[in-house]
Amino acid sequence: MNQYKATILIVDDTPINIQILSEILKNDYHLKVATSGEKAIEIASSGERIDLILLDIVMPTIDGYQVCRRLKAENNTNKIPIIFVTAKNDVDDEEAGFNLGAVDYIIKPFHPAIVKVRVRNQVSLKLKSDLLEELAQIDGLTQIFNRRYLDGRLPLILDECQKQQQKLSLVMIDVDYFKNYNDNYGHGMGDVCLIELAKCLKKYVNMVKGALVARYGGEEFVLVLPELEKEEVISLVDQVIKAVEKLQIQHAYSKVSPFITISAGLAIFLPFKLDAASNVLAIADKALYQAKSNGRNQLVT
Ligand code: GH3
Ligand code: MG
Ligand code: MG
Ligand code: MG
Repeated sequence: MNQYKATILIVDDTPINIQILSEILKNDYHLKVATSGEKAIEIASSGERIDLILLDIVMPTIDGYQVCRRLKAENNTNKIPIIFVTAKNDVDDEEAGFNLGAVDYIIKPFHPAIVKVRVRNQVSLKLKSDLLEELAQIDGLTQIFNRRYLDGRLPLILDECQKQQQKLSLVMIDVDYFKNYNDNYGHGMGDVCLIELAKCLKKYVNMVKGALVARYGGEEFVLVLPELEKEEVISLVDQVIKAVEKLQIQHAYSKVSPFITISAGLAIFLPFKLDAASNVLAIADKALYQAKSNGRNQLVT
């Protein structure tokens, strides 16, 4: 198994301090360095993965406390653990550091072996919490996003569409006559079928930048497709519906095809209409219901 090597950002305005910490940590971690608070914030916000920040407090322009405050205030940086590494050995300073959200506070001069284990402990906690977060948003059967993830993410996506004045398509998908499938082929085969469907949906979603697919319920999936024009979405979903039937998963008990098929309903979020996520989903669901009553194996918009 290849071991994940964590990345640590060392922030200090004094190069010799960076050098000392680097010597201690360079064999076990990828290291990044910043010699100012501004640079630290820039690196932490850049989107590349940082697993821990070692942060000096006394620095010109913005000090470590301010850096910490700003990183904790932003969604994309507030989960990075911060250890203050400082000569400020007053209890009040230490308390202030912890109150700002730091996970540890190391006072200089320090003992290298102790820094090593305190860093190792925090990195280990960070990796475990990342793993938990990831597991909490993935469906165990199909390995695509689950409903919890979609419910949390969708309002943020819609906010972004609102800001950018972009439309967004939501497609609700449901497997046709799936109860019959389970009843006749067994639940185990039903599970395999859901896994295959998820793979197929993912393949198409991966063709669209920023798109995602989630398992919304038992045999229901949701596609989120940003920016596309309605005609493009219709064409894509028609392809997906055909592709699913072409998987040729035998379903002798379906009334529409000898194979497993899906029905789909489309809803489009328009930025000037200010629809809530639940509204858009309800519209997609209504269209899906229509697709079912129109005979299944089709998209209704
Ligand atoms: P329709 O075409 O109207 O959608 O009919 P349907 O039979 O697919 O609809 P219904 O909602 O009655 O059936 C959904 C079935 O999906 C019932 C349930 O047994 C099955 N199902 C839900 N979750 C799972 C799962 O995780 N694994 C398996 N194998 N089956 C599941
Ligand atoms: Mg300093
Ligand atoms: Mg259903
Ligand atoms: Mg169904």
